[in-house]
Amino acid sequence: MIRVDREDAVALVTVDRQDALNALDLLTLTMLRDELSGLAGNDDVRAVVLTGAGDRAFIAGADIKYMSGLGVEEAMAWGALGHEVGRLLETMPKPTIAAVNGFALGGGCELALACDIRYASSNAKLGQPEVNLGIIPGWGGTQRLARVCGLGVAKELVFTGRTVDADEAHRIGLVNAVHDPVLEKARETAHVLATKSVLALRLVKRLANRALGGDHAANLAAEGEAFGELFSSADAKEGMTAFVEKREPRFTGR
Ligand code: DAK
Repeated sequence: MIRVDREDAVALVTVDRQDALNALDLLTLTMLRDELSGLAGNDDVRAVVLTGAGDRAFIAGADIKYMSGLGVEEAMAWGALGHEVGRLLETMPKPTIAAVNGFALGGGCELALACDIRYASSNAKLGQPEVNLGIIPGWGGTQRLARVCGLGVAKELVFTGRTVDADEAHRIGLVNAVHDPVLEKARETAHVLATKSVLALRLVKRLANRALGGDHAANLAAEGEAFGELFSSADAKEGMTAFVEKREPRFTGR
């Protein structure tokens, strides 16, 4: 099942299927999609943290027992549902943070990669072991691992199926930091982000998502346009005025 807990403007989403190390079957993945879709459109929520229940796993992947019975059409639908979840995490207009508290393998690593920021506990293990099952990553791993860690590192990990521990994950840029307890670190960052201007964060996420694709000049032009438009917002006035007046800003999202 999927649990959603609210701490002020921060939503904590927990995948809870501990008897399968939080592996995602059709019901759990569908519930996750539905919850994330609701949070994406909920203006009261300004940051989202994704984690796994218990202390052994974030998400040990797509449920292999479920996948082993799929035909071609069903596998395509399964891939599309995972992509939908990844795109929600990647594109919802607010920051998403993965608190990787143990195994993040296959689809688990892919959903962590779709988040804006990743933190790992020191017992975390991450990787794309699909090749060992005779399949390939199907929820974005062939693309996002290269975007986060570079193509050379990504090819080695995806081709060999080798998993990395938390320290190596940090060294290769797969996670932003290693911290115990990892949820504390993720919540702390989420609460900091929830104090920022939602307008500025929404724009900067949209622009950053373009950084590794499309036309560089067009992306810079989009940045310039967004930068200018923000000057019509109360939040920009408030942020700069607060600095001049040597006080903390109070952003209203307008
Ligand atoms: N699926 C189903 N059950 C899983 C699971 C998984 N991914 N991972 C663990 N479990 C279950 C185990 O079967 C076991 O259940 P019982 O047998 O007791 O009923 C329970 O969780 C505890 O696991 P272990 O007994 O194995 O625990 P250990 O500590 O010994 O080992 C482990 C932990 C994480 C090293 C091991 O469980 C493991 O290797 N798990 C599989 C990890 C893995 O390979 N993950 C990637 C899955 S493939 C696509 C769409 C999506 C995908 C690909 C293509 N298309 C549409 C193209 C995604 C693929 C994947 O995610």
